[in-house]
Amino acid sequence: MSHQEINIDWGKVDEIILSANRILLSTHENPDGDGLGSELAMAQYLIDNECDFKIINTSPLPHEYTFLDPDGIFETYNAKDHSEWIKNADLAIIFDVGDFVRCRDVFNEITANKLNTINIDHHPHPENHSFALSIVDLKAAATGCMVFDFLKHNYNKPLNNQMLRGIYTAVMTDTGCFRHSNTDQKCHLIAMETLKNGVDTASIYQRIYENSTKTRVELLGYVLSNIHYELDGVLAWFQITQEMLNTTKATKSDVDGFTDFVRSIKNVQVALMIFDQLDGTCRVNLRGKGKYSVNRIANTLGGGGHRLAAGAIVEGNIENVIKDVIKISIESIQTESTSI
Ligand SMILES: [Mn+2]
Repeated sequence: MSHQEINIDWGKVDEIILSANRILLSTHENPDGDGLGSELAMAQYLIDNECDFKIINTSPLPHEYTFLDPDGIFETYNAKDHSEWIKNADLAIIFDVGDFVRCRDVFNEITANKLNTINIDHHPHPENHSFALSIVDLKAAATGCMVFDFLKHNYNKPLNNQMLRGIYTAVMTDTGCFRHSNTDQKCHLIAMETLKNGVDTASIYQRIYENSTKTRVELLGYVLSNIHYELDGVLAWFQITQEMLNTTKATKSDVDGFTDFVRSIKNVQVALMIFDQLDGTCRVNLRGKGKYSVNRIANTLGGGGHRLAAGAIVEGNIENVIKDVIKISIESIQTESTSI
C-alpha cells in the first residue's frame, strides 16, 4: 500500500536548519525507537554539516536503545548542565511528539527561551501548543520515514550507517516489525537501503525485542494470568499496580509491549492497560486490531494518538480509574459497532 505524498518543502526546512547557530533536538518523554532513531539520523546530518547541536531528551535513553548511542550524544535534561546551553540555542527540532508538552522540562526551556521550532511528526496535534513550523504527515508510518525524506532531499551523499540504523529502528518499531497496517512501500524501501548498506538489522531487532530482563518476563507472567475480558472478549484489559512492580522489582519501562501482546489474543479487538503511577494518576495504554478506533477512547479520556495505538493519563486512584476507563471503552466500542 502506498499513499499520496503530501507536499512538504524539505528544502525550506534545510534552509532553516543550516542558517541556525545552535540546534536542540528532542522527542517526547518515555521515548521510543521512532523518536530516538529520528534524532540519531538528523544528528548525523548536523555532524556532517558541522552544526553546533545537542540531543537533549527529558527521559533517559531506555536500555534497549543504548546501541543507538555509541558516541554518547544522547543527553538527559538537567537544568545545571543544559539551561545555559539552551538559552544560547536558536532552533529546536522536535520529533514524534504528538503534543509539545510531552517534552516536559525541555518544552519549558524551549518556550521560556522563545526558540524557533520545527515539528516533524506523524501524530495529529492539538492546536494549543504551536510550533513556528509544523510538518505533520498523518499517513507516514513513522517519523523516521519523514526524516528519510528530508535526507533524500537535502543530503547529497549516500546515507551513512548511523543514519540508516536510526531510520530503520524508527520504522521497525513503529510498524511492529513491518507487520502493522501502517507498513507501506516506503518502509520496505528503507529496509532495502539499510540492508544494501550492510547494516546488521537482525542485531537491531535482538537488541530491542530479545533483550527482556527476567523481571520483565516475571511481570508479564502476572499480567497474562490476570487479564479481564469485556464484551465477549472483544475488549481485554489488565492493570499494573505498584505492588506488582514491587514484587517483581520491575520498572515502568518493563511494561512496554505488554498491551500489544494482549491484543494478539484471538477475537480481542481492543487491548487496554491501566498503570498506577502512584502520583494520583494512571497511565492508560490502548491498542486496536483494526475494527475500532482506540483514539476515540483516548480522546474521551483527555489523551490522544493513532487509530490503532493511543494513550492517556487519567487522574484518580486506580480503582476509580479502572471503573471509568472500562465504562468509557465499552460505550465507545458499542457506539462504533452500531455505526459500522
Ligand atoms: Mn512514531
